[in-house]
Amino acid sequence: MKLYKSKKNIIVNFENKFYDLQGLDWDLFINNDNLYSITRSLISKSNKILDKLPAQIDPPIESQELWASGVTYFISKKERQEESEDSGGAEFYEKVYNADRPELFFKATKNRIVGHKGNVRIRKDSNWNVPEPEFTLFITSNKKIVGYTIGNDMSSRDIEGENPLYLPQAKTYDGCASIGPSIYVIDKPISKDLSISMEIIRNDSIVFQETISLNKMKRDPEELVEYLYRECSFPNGCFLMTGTGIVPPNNFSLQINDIIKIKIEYIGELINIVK
Ligand code: DO4
Ligand code: MG
Repeated sequence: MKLYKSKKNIIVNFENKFYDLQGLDWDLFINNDNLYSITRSLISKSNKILDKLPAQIDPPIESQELWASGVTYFISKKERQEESEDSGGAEFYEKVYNADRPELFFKATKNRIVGHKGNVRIRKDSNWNVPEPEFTLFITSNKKIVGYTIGNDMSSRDIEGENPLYLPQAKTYDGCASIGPSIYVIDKPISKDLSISMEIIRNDSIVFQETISLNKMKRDPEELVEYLYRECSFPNGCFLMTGTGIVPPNNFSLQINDIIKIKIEYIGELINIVK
């Protein structure tokens, strides 16, 4: 199998060490049900262990689609109900939180996604924008979860609050998402107790900081994947953000030059600048 092609940095977190598998053909590498053993054998050949991460890293995505889950934590339901109170949309969030079928939406393809230390954007026609730190799955075309990364689901809260049918505009625009810094590959189920933290820095001061545990998520990753794959095929695999459990207070909105730092235990830290 031909595994090498492009020149982008491919950073893999394997047994809590970072490796640069530069030059890999990403689509051939990632969409593999045996990603753990393939990665182990590639690492043993090249052994490019990194002392520190490169200054900037491309997002770990090529032909894959990035999807997202919504209202998977109580806090997301509560905050969305508040923001959509006037539009009459609040009851839909209550319903979807309790329904069997989860909220799943298409987020972006590669051209709208940035990587570690890349610039995420806030829409010019929105006055209320937040980052959403999300535990993100990589699933192969055969529906197997083989890796994990960190996702930032940038969201325009005033647009989605005005009318839930505006969700695609609140969620999808140029620079609307970040994923990275690496793909975390493991051969056993990930701990449900891992912590997810977000810090927002403005003019050298921390203006927001919070941590939540993955075990506060109402749904299992497998359940989200089962619904996503019911009637969609993903020939090169797919990324799925699993929803946010951290929502900054209602009087908080991102500003240009804010720095967003998202840490997920075991996986790493994803940093982005707002432009
Ligand atoms: O329903 C709106 C979007 C929800 C979302 O992105 C989340 O809960 O993370
Ligand atoms: Mg989200």
